Amino acid sequence: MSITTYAFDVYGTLINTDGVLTQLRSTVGEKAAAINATWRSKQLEYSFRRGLMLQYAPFPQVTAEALDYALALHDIQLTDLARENILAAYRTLPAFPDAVTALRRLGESRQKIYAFSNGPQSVVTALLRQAGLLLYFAGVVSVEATQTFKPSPRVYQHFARSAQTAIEQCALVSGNTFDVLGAQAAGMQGIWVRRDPDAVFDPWERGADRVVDSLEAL
Ligand code: 2OP
Repeated sequence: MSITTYAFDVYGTLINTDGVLTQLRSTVGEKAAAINATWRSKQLEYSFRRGLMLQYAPFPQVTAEALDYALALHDIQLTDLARENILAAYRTLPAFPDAVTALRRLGESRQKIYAFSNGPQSVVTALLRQAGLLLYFAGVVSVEATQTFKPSPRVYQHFARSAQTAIEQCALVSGNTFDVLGAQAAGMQGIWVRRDPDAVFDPWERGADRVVDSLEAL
């Protein structure tokens, strides 16, 4: 069936989570890159664990707990103010440079495009607004209403219902392979944005339906 509706993942696809590195470097110095890598992987791990445990917590809480883990692992103690400044930087992350051009071009076509994220509706809306991307979307869909996280099939089903589109006519666009495989398992088409040519797709039984090296290639 032809694709009529696109769901764009937010963190790591439209929004560059490395944008927080500047704030991290000014606070923790040369450990910033290592702490950021631990932070991002723990943030996602916590969302997977909470989904499986049926212990949903809002993504900003998952993000803050993952930051605290990363700081403790790297033996960094911060003042509350320094920690809050880092979390504030997470709320003002920049768009990837290719996002605006891609969304503008897609907007000229007849397809409907949505932002689709683990983040709560209000947080993702504010993040996309400050990044200058909100105006390109028909809407923002959050997993919040499902009280679980990607890659649960329930969140992709929730997206299709929210977009009033048959799930087979929806495509997920994401830089995160767990998201692409989750969407495909739920019946959506999966488009993997592989910005890093050295990135590896999970060697599961099914690859991405489509691979692009940037959002503009869409
Ligand atoms: C999202 O925005 C965490 O990238 C993931 O849903």
